[in-house]
Amino acid sequence: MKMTLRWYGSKYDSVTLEQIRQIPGVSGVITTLYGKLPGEVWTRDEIKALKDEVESAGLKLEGIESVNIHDSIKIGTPDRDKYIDNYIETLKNLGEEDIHLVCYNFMPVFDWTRSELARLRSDGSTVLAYNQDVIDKINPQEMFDSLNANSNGFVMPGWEPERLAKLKDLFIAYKDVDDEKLFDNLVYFLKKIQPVCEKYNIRMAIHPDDPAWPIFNLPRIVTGQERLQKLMKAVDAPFNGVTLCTGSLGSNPKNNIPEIIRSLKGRIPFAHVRNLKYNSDRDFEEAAHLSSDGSMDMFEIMKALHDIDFDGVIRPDHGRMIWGEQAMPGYGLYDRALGAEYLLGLWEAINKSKEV
Ligand SMILES: [Mn+2]
Repeated sequence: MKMTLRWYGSKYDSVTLEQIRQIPGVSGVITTLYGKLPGEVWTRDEIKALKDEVESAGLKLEGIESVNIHDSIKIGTPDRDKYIDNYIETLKNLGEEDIHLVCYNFMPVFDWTRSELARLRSDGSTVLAYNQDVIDKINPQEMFDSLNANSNGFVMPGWEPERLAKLKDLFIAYKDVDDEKLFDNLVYFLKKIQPVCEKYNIRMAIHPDDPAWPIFNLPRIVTGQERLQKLMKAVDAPFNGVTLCTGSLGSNPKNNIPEIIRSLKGRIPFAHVRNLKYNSDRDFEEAAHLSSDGSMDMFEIMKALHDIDFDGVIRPDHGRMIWGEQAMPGYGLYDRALGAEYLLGLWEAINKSKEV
């Protein structure tokens, strides 16, 4: 298991590589070329510069999160092949720079969705939260404006202002895309990129939808065990894998995360591990990683990963904002560092308990 932290690059992140290097047991980062728009080719020079920067800080670049997918590919418009060719070129350039893990998602219009970026908890920390009643009362533009206004000046991942400036047009473009069509477009994309992934041993790790149900009448296809199995079987090759995100899958309390993990043996190259607290079936907030701070059993989750011989890349996911830190919501240093240590502690205990 390789413990990492997500890092957005020195131009965008308040957390430095030097700080990450001092978190015990964290050996690398998951990063991206944050300024790139979906559909653009990543050149070898750009990738090499990023990798050199990470390595010169004594860390390893363990994978990319994310190489985002252009809307034409998700919608299945006639120009999609041009964007798939660009994606293939990017994968080739990553492979030639010895990078073998790529996280992506196939959510229409929006990446992850929250109704609040800084809900105050009783201990004085703030967290990202989701309330279905709030979402039901606003339109997508209002949600975008509100998240943008509350992001502490940071650009939020997957919420590129350039792309979302045309929100109305995007919704129109997706109007005939239902679950089935979106799934077919994903399979089409995966089959096209399969040769380059296999040539360079690149593991593609799809991120589950967050939250794990449809919002704003947009289709959702990566929401739970059944859908994940369907996808694994549709393109049944190891390159086609999953980012096991406990917070996204766990947004639906009916998802049994340890069971999902066990059903995906060999297909989880990347794990995001965090905890959530459900306040009702329409409201949840992010919690500290510690089991007792939220609603999930983190020991059972780590044990399930251990049981399937998980040897991929893992990272603590969103953290709370604590100790007065100013950072991108969910991506401060302090609480994610606490989370990494806790997950490493669980892992060591599970390891040693199996040895005796
Ligand atoms: Mn995640």
